[in-house]
Amino acid sequence: MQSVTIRSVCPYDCPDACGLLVTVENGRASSVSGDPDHPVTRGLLCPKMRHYEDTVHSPRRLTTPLRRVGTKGAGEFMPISWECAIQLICSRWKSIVATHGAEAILPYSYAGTMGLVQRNAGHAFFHKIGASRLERTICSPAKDAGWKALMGDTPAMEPAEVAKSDLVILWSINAAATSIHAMRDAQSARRGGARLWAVDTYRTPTCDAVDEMFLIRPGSDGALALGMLHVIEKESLLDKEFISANVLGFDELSARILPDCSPELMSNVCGLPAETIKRMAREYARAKAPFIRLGSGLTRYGNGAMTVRTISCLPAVIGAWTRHGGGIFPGTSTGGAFPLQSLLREDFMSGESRLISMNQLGAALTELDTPAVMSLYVYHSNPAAIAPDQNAVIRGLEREELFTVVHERFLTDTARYADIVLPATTSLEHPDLYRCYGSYHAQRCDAAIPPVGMAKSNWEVFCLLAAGMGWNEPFFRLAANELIELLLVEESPWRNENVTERLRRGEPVMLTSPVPLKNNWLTPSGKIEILNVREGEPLPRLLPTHAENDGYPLRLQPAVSPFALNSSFYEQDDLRSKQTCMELLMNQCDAEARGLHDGQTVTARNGLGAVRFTLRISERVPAGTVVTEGVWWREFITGDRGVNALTSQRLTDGGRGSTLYDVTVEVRGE
Ligand SMILES: Nc1nc2c(c(=O)[nH]1)N[C@H]1C(S)=C(S)[C@@H](COP(=O)(O)OP(=O)(O)OC[C@H]3O[C@@H](n4cnc5c(=O)[nH]c(N)nc54)[C@H](O)[C@@H]3O)O[C@H]1N2
Ligand SMILES: Nc1nc2c(c(=O)[nH]1)N[C@H]1C(S)=C(S)[C@@H](COP(=O)(O)OP(=O)(O)OC[C@H]3O[C@@H](n4cnc5c(=O)[nH]c(N)nc54)[C@H](O)[C@@H]3O)O[C@H]1N2
Ligand code: SF4
Ligand SMILES: [Mo]
Repeated sequence: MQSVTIRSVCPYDCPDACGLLVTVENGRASSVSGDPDHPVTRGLLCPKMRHYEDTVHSPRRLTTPLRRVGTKGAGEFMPISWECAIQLICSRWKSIVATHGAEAILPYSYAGTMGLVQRNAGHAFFHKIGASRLERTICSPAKDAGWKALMGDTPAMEPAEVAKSDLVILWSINAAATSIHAMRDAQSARRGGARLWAVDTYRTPTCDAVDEMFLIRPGSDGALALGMLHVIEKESLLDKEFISANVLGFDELSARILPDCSPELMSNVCGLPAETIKRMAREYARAKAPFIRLGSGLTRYGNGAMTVRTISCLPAVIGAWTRHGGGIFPGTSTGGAFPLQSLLREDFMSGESRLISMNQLGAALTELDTPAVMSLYVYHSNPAAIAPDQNAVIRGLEREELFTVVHERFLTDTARYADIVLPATTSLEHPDLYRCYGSYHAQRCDAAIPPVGMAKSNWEVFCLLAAGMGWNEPFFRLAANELIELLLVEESPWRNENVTERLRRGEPVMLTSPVPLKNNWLTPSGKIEILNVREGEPLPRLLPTHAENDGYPLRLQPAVSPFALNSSFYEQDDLRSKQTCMELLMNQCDAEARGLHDGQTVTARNGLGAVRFTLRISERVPAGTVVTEGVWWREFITGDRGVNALTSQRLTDGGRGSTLYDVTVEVRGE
């Protein structure tokens, strides 16, 4: 048997973009391990990827194009050829463009693959046809908006500095599940003497591994940070020298927090005792080099951007930035290393078409009429499961006149509603270029195995569609490897020739920021702008969440599972069985107050929908909050709706992000 080991990269939406070593035997991936030479991975893969070969060669893989024969959603299809599929799509699109205009076509994609070429493969095609554009803001744009309001274009610090910190705060990040290498680094700092804290809404696996956890009410981190700022100011724990040289507007903030944000008042909002807020402030301010690793959970609320902005004031007022290991790390942004214009081809647009928020897909499919959306093309995303307000999304997908095409690896909830399903390659079957967003690394890789069945990559499909539309544009005849080369030949201050050559060879490389990562504030004033008059709210302040006035008594938190990634990985039976079933975690007192018992079926409902869960009584969740983990496929749940039937299409205060965690419900037995 011929066996070779090939370097590849994990394609999933995870900060680490791990280096993989794939063993290939007779054209099949037989095992996958972490690349010991990758500077972030260092040989360690998360549980999801340890058997990636079971995803790649899953019996559930789609292997041929399919055409719907049953009702929408029934999942009944017949196989057809690629020629037939492309012909059906292109002739339908030509007629939609002629009758309704090209904006009646809506692409929907997100982060099934993070590879720069395959992820962005559809932009040039949809720009040329003139389709509606999708605003891709489902994840955490409120984090960027909140950071920008305070820090401008200042880049993130080097996360490896955590090793020098003496107090590491994992703030709203379930690192044990979502950022295992950051968790490893935090634990190694702890072994070196640092204290480790977690600030969360329930006891996650991350909380099990820290010295102290602080559980607060969902959406109330702004209050905790304002309370801490109040104590730091009142008890003169400030770094006045740092503030006067580097910070704009601290006096204005003081004038606000001294009367309005005492720990006693903020305690009423976040639920921590005032004494605890005081102690956190003192220990934080007295630490030598406190390091905050800021996750994304707290950004998915109506006040998410303001929350990020408020927390990010903490290292500024105590001057943590000046010390090695001190600061706050929100995630890196290395877009400048590979400018994407040559891929996105905005020059193909003949005018600006309308922009539709991916968080409001339900409304776009059911309410828009100028023109109505007549065709939806979904690739590397599963909106029927992951998008907010599932009932509205499904009402839209059920519209008989909507022509839906889904390009997928599996028959997902979304694919079940398609008129045409196209089989997609996995990352082992196509080349791509990846950059981490939890560190400053990048790597490219080739295909490790041939396509499974008749699967094609995102880029190959758009080339076929361009030909089917009768376009002669040479761009759509390039191979994916040539697109990667277009990105690499473009000069960038982030990488020199040597780095680019190493990328070509498939090595993991470290990108170098063209500006210093610390103590170089890229704001209009050149200072950290606590006061920012360009913002609607010039100063950080307490903002309410959306759902607190919806009138339901329990906060619902749709959290992540360590054994899935959004709705991905449910095809692996072993991983799925580790999650048992779609559970709702509830505190004993809330269960008793409702006469509910462990293991029974319950229904959570609010004004948007009703969802059945198996009740798990758990001391991991505080009273008043209920939690469900994972985004389950419909075929594996008892009811006919997933958790997103309870989440809303409302947007965040900044960045137009999703508010997937800003939810209240009531729960009843059956
Ligand atoms: N295993 C696994 N890994 C993943 C994913 C997955 O689904 N599973 N998803 C991937 C994706 S797309 C992303 S964006 C990242 C996200 O990774 P993270 O940044 O870790 O974000 P979340 O897991 O959404 O939320 C982080 C933590 O915030 C908590 N939280 C929720 N609301 C609040 C709040 O108001 N205040 C505070 N303090 N905490 C709160 C949650 O309980 C959770 O423990 O993970 C990626 N990695
Ligand atoms: N309730 C709840 N909802 C959530 C979240 C949550 O934590 N809770 N998380 C939110 C967040 S942070 C995010 S980022 C979004 C993520 O939402 P999505 O980006 O839609 O993520 P996935 O659910 O992983 O679905 C990705 C799909 O892409 C497919 N795929 C993978 N590679 C390829 C490829 O190369 N080509 C094609 N054509 N398909 C491919 C996979 O099979 C999979 O079905 O979900 C959001 N929704
Ligand atoms: S930790 Fe993240 S990047 Fe690494 S293998 Fe797991 S999902 Fe992929
Ligand atoms: Mo995300």
